[in-house]
Amino acid sequence: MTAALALLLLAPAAHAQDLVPVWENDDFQEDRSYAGSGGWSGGYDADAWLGYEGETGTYVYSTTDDNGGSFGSGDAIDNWLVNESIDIEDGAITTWIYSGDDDSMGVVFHHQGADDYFLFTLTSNDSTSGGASSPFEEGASRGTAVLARISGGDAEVLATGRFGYDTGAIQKIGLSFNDGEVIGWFWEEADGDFGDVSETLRADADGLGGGSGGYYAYDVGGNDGAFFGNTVVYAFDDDGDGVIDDADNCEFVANEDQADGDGDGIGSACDDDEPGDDSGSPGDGGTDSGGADGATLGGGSGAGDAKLSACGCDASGGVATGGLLLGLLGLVRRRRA
Ligand SMILES: [Ca+2]
Ligand SMILES: [Ca+2]
Ligand SMILES: [Ca+2]
Ligand SMILES: [Ca+2]
Repeated sequence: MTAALALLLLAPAAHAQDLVPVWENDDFQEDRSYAGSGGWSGGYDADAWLGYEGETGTYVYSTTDDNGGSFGSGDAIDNWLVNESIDIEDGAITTWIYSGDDDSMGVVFHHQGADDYFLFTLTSNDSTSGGASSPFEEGASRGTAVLARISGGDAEVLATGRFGYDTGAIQKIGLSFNDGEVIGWFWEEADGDFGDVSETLRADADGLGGGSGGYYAYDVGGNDGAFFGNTVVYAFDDDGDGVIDDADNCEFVANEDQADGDGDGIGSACDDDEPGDDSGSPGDGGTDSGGADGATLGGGSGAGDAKLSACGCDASGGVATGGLLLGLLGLVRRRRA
């Protein structure tokens, strides 16, 4: 598969979508405490999230091996670490994971605060000591995945699956939301892409209005740590016109120019009430075959491809920061204070 093809969401989905990388972090410094610095905040203060420089890249790891409490209480069950620079609704977050333990490793999305977020967790396929534990009853066994929505501090399990991570291996997980569908993603290979995912867990769910994203660890870390590495946040561009869904004034009609003749926030290309509307606007290619769209985002540029194919399994762990990514940073809305 070409890297350009990898920009498309090839896994089973209602329709083809573009996923555009909009934020990345793979630079964690040794022994730095991340909750409360660098835009990161944590939900459980009793143990730190520390940076770590390993042979295959830099990581952040949860020092806790605690469990218990209720969501939103500040107890061990709230052991997430999220970054305030992330604020996206129709998008995805992916990260590498590694643990020598067998309890829950997870990822958080649409994080609006301690009481409201989506959570995708996995226990290990392998047994270390004791049972594999999870913040959810449904997840408390080896090799179990749980997709949940925390709303008002109450957890609703949306879906469960019989798959988990392998203890002692660098693997990859993700969580996405787009137009009422939430998906947990798991890759056996750390450089896996959306087109070659190993397992998914899907559910229809009301969104939480977007929000932040990050890591989650529960009762994991007692055996050689709970590490999270290179994190990439993506935005969906459902119509492939180069304007991400969250910013597109016609989410499902390609209108690169974003023209809005009457200024009502609905693009001319999809605004039936616009004066002078003739069911089309200059540049509305709609179903044209793509290609030469000029300076559109995600147009298969080298920078974007590098992001999606980045493994970081080399010694440097580095990923080139292309102009594409930097340009997109401006499209990510700042999370409200
Ligand atoms: Ca969408
Ligand atoms: Ca678009
Ligand atoms: Ca559009
Ligand atoms: Ca309009």
